[in-house]
Amino acid sequence: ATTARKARPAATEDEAALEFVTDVVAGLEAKPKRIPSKYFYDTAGSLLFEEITQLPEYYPTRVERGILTENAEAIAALLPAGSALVEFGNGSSAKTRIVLRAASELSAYVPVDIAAEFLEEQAETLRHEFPSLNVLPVAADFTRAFDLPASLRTVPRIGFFPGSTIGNFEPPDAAGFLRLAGRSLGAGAVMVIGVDLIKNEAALHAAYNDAADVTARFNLNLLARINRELDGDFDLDSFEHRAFFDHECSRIEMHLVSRAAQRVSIDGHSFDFAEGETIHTENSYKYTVESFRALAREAGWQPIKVWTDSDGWFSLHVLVN
Ligand code: AVJ
Repeated sequence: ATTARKARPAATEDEAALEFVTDVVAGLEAKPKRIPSKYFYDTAGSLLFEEITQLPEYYPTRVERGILTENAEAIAALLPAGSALVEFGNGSSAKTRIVLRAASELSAYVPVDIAAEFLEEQAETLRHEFPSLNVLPVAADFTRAFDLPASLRTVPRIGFFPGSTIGNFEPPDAAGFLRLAGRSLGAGAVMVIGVDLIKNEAALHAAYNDAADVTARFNLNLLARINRELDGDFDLDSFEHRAFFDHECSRIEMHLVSRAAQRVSIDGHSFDFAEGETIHTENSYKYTVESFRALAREAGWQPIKVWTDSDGWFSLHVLVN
């Protein structure tokens, strides 16, 4: 357990900082301007996302939790005794607890998350809650190949990817991620994955335009983070949140809209914004049960089971590699 709790080596942190500045500068030089959504999740952003999951309008978390709770026994029955649960992007592990409580035969829980500090805190909390469970956090960008702890080399692995995080990938990248996950989890591995579904536009719109403006603060935190970490001078009051459903692409798009013509400087680079110009900060793709199953098959996985809620708003898929 001591090795698992060791902090990331300094080189990794430097690499992460360099990648952040490189992606932000390249994204703001591009037309239209964009910044990858994975940068939402510094500690402040992770906490804001937790707040989003508790909003009345944000149905995905609540509905998926219902599906997990209702089917926890059936899910646990699909997980071989002694296997390790590998979660991609653990957040606060709230949904994981449902699975961990039902699957008492697991040998280890491996949360993989880019927010290193938040990850450690959550891991420590889980160790107290599940004293017999080996919690082995991995601070990594799970969109890249990463190494699982060496102690798990001979143990069957189960992938867990709840929350419809897969919706953040462009569909070809989603297939790429599934293929990569299949390689790190191994042949015969099981994957349990939550996927948000296409539904009436009013419900989709409300989920990303909440009355309390938490989603707006989450979106704007990206600019605050650039100011904090990359010596940026974004004036947060001169940008506003925009989110809408694009039918053609079957995705929610989030943008930050410049309220005025302005110039922003970041790490010695300067960027001009026209009034109304946007930074595209997120895509959140929505699928049908069948369109997701087709994507999974294309990526080498066999869909063996799917659960949805009674409204058909969210789906939980079981895939075998
Ligand atoms: C974490 C990617 C699933 O797309 O719904 C929530 C992120 N963005 N509100 C989503 C998000 C705005 C969320 N995912």
